[in-house]
Amino acid sequence: MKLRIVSFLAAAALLGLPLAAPAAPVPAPTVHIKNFMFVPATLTVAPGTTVTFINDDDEPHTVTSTVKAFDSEGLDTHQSFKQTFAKAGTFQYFCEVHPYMHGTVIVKAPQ
Ligand SMILES: [Cu+2]
Repeated sequence: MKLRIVSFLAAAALLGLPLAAPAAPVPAPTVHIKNFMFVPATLTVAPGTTVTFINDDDEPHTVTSTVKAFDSEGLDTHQSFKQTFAKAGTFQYFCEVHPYMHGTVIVKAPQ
C-alpha cells in the first residue's frame, strides 16, 4: 500500500505538475513627450523597471524630478532618456523648459 502511494506521487510529479512557464516579456514602458505633454501623464511600474522617455515634439524638453532625483537635461526631437526606478514610491517630474508640463511615475510591486 505504501509503495502504491509513493508510485502514485512519483507519477503525479512526472506527469501532472506543469513546469513554471517562463514569464512573458513585458514591453518596456515608455513615456512619450508629445504636444507639450507627457503621455501617459501617470505611469505605474514595478520596482526595478526602466522607463524610457522619448521626445516626439519639435521643441526641446527635459524630464526632471521635482526633488532632483533624476534629470534628463535637454532632449531634442527623437532623443530619449532612460531612468530605472529601483524602489517603490511616487516620483513626480516636470519639464524645466515648460514647467507646466508634469508627469508621475508610480512604482509599486504587482498585486
Ligand atoms: Cu518641455
